[in-house]
Amino acid sequence: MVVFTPVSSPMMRFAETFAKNVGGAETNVAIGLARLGHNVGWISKLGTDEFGTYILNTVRGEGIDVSQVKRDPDFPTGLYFKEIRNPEDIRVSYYRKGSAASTIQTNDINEDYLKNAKYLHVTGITPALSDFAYQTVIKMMELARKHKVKVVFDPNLRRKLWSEEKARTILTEMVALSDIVLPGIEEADFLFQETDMAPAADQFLARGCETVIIKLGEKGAYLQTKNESGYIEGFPVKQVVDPVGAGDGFVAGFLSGMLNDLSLTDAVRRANAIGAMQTQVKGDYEGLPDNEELHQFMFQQNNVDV
Ligand code: KDG
Repeated sequence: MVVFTPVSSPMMRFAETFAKNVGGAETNVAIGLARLGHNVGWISKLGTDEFGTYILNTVRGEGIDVSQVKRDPDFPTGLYFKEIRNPEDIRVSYYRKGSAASTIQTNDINEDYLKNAKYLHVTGITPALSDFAYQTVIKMMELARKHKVKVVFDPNLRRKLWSEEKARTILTEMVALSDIVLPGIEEADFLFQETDMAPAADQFLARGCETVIIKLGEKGAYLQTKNESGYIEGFPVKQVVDPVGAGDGFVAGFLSGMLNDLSLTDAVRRANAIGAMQTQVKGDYEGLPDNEELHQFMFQQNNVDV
């Protein structure tokens, strides 16, 4: 999506000028990984409007393969407005009903492209966009499993996009098609009515996932697999400027750790670092670091470097 943020006043109703940027959980993760030097492709649909061109250029400019992005002249590119009243009170307004992305269909997916990936990253936002988008994301997860591509799932519950009942049913279905799940603690609670870490993680593992990492914001994260479990401490953050995208930064950090063959614990430590860094800069992905910035941050903060 294109994201507009009020500039002249933090409140939308008084703002006369807006900053224009790119937002979207999946593009945030893709950008985070590309900045760390990994090969990333983004699969989506955009309008043929100016906003679609702007997003395509931005994502391509970050070094991401956009060969699987389709453009559709009949539907507009999705938009959203982000009102940062203060870092604890962020309000979003979506303009994405009938967007090009919501019309993505199973026959937009190229199986040969997908099967060459190591990981498929999906979120629980896509199925909330339309029935077509729901069917497409499920098909992608099934294809990935068929080709032994690891499925990484961030539930990213967006209550504004669908009913609680539908969200719970579909997100639980997606958990069962995933290898690695990275929920926030509120999402674990929403899905399984469980706020204690180990029993919450057990619920995910019982549905067939191999790794669960529960994001705990500034406190870090809780990791559980069949063989290991534990908390991995977060990095101190002096002042949060904009928390949006921190969870995506976390996912990018974790996946980059996996791609670099780090241990699970070290990958989560990297994830914590990138999540913290992303909160220091305004924008959904702007604070995501390159390798040099990441290593400098980790070394300065904790004397650790992974
Ligand atoms: O995780 C950050 C995203 O929430 C943001 O970039 C916009 O994808 C978005 C959404 O649906 O809210």
